[in-house]
Amino acid sequence: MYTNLKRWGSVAVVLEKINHPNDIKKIDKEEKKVLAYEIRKFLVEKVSKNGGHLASNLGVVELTIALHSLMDFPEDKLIWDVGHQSYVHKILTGRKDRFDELRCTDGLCGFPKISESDCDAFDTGHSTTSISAGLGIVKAMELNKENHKVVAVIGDGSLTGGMAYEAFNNAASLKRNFTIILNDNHMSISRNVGGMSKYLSSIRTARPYLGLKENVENVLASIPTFGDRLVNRVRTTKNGIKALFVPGMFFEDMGIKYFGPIDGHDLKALNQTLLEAFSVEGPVLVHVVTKKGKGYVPAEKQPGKFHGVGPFDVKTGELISNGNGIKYTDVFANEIVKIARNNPKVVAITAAMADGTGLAKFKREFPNRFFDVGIAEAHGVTFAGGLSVGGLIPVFAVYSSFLQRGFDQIITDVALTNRHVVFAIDRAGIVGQDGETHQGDFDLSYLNLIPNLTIMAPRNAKELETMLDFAVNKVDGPVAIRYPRGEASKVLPNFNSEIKLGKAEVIAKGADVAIISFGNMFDRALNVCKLLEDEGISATLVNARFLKPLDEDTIVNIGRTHKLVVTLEENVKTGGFGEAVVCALSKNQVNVSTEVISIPDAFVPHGKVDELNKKLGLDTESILHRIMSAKISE
Ligand SMILES: Cc1ncc(C[n+]2csc(CCOP(=O)(O)OP(=O)(O)O)c2C)c(N)n1
Repeated sequence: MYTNLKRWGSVAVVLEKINHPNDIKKIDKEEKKVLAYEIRKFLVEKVSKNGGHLASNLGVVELTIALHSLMDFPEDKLIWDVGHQSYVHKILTGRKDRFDELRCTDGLCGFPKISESDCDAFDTGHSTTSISAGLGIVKAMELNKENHKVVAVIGDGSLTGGMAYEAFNNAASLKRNFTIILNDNHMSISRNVGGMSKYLSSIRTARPYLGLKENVENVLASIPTFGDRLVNRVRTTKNGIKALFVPGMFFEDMGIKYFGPIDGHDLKALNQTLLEAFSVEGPVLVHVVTKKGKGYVPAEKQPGKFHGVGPFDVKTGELISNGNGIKYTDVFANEIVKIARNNPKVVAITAAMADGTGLAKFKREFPNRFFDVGIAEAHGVTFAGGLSVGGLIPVFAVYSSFLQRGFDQIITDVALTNRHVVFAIDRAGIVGQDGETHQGDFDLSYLNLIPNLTIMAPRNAKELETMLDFAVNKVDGPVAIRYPRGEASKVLPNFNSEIKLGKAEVIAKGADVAIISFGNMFDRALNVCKLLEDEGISATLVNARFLKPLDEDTIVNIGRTHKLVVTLEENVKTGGFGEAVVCALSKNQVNVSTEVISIPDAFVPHGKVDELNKKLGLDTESILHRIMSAKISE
């Protein structure tokens, strides 16, 4: 199933020589080609076990080898945008022996991490930060009178993010070298979108015309008397022929020297161009064209599937299934299509995550009502505000951690004027192997302070459906529904009562302890109740449904009739659901013991979701233990 890899033996002869940063400098030109093959084989085998970002890494093997051959680590600084494509860099900086534990609890991180290695220049995870970070590092070196190379590698997908242009704008006046590598594989996670993507593809396809440019100039120059003047005219007409013939004009006009496009799998071309680029005094962009998934047929054929992939069979490329249950994402995807069939005002927005959010299904059925804005969450929110002003009902499906990018826009461009925009917030709570930057553990805190916003969370698949319908058809104003990654709970699927604004659902009535569960904590709450019963403790169980408006009546009533109120949520403590409950009790002078069980106020590293929940005290046993040892005030 591998392409171009016939020479592979079972022993990685060259890769074995790479054990420390800069070891690559001892390897000659011919060996580097073998090394590229061996790295690809290594990546496919390792990622097939625990999953990870395969296709993007296969695409940057030669680029990373070329950069490492010319840079000195850790003194030189290499910043990987998003950072999902940093595996080859990790291999070349002495971390290959840790790949069996890639993305596992306490194992190697799937993204660059300064705390993991001093060869990682900047922690990344969210897109489009590399140019800003790199520029900051260059400026710091200038002030510190240090002189090392600084390189930012950014993909064409990440170039759809607005921060890149803020950084270009800022970098233009730079007087020292700052090399930006544009790794152009025409793909974001799925096919890239937008004007810049079109522009880049016009550069790629313009190559054959470069010869034509010389011909045109020769013909013009041969015209007696006026020829030279015509050539000059052609050369200086920015919006005319130059635009057709000068690749990278957009960057050049901004003051950023442009090199390329070059074949990102040709080590010789990479070496020559990088050497030239490093000698420029000022900002320079090297446009490198690569193939996502290069060298492994299944990934070349389906780069989107192998962008971030679970464990798979190396021979066939088939995923090794991890559960057959329906995922929350699929529940959302099916339901929003049904809702849109009955309500023509419904339109859907994604920020480059059509597959991840399930909106690909919506796109297939309603291509004109679907918008992929690129990796531009902040723009996506304001765009939704505009669609709403135009009388539509936008549903923005977005991962919790990426919506952080649109915080100001939710406040100012949506909530302030009470726009009816629905935020379908996927990957809320513990997300797992992608680590700190991807956990969805802050959304309740940053959303709860926004006036006018309704905030809900379903306890199972059925409730997600009814909440979506409620958000689209019954609420007039901004609404957020948060749901987690992974399989949807099927517990008590037919037990859902009607959704009423700001009303919690009391599932069971007891006398001693009251457990108020928010969203996906419900199954654990139910299990805890059963275990408490075994201990002779009778528990009330409440499915909160709403953080905003909060069901204060139910909370106060429960507080007055129980000895202990326990809240459960997958969100950090500060500003979360539990604090809102404690606040409501105190505001109403209810003196009852409380236990707020939530994610501690700290960044949550990578690992399996179950293992992380256990570590954080959010699994059934830990919750039970916490309740049993809680101090109850008389
Ligand atoms: C702010 C933000 N939104 C969304 C994502 C999810 N995401 C990760 S990689 C990626 C596509 C990146 O495409 P590109 O920069 O071209 O890199 P490639 O994988 O093609 O090499 C997206 C959308 C993210 N990491 N950060």
